[in-house]
Amino acid sequence: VKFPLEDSWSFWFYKNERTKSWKENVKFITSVDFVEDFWGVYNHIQLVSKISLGCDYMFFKKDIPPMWEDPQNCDGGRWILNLDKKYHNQGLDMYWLNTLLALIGDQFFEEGPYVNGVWVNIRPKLDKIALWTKSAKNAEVQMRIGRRFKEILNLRDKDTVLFYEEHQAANSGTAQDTQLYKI
Ligand code: M7G
Repeated sequence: VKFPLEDSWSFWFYKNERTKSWKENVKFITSVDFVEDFWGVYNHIQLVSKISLGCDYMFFKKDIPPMWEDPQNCDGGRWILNLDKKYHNQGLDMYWLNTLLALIGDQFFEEGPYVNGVWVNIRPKLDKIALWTKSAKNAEVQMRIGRRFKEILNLRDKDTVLFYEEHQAANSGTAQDTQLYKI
């Protein structure tokens, strides 16, 4: 008997190929419906700390593609954790795995339906984990999610600040006011 997940989830990969559009570089890997299948995929693909610079992993609810344009994302935003490169080989993989486990383990409780998925960017100067949520304007919900995300990652200290950015503000080209909240 396999253990079904509360929600089904999809793994995606982004590879920066200059000759292709952003959308063409977003690749679906597979979906998982059971705990065992989650581990099968997780153990099969490379650790986040081992993928190339410029690449991303995404882990999203099965019916939500990891794109602003999707109706489930377009009014939302993301809680961003910027990680200095000193965490690349110590911390990053654990933060990523803990986030995935919180998602499949329904650890956002009442706010779970507002959580769409998570991204990790591997970049030359920093790594970035971003939790994508619905309803950016709903401050109460977003603050509860941000607080919970910090608990899940064990980031209780005041030194680590998470910022919330609205997708619409981020891609409208107006650089100001993209940060709605911080915690
Ligand atoms: P990012 O990967 O979110 O990195 O976006 P950043 O947080 O450093 O900005 C980098 C670039 O990728 C954007 O400026 C867009 O050109 C493109 N891009 C990223 N996302 C998440 C999307 C998306 O959802 N849709 C589209 N069309 N382009 C995107």
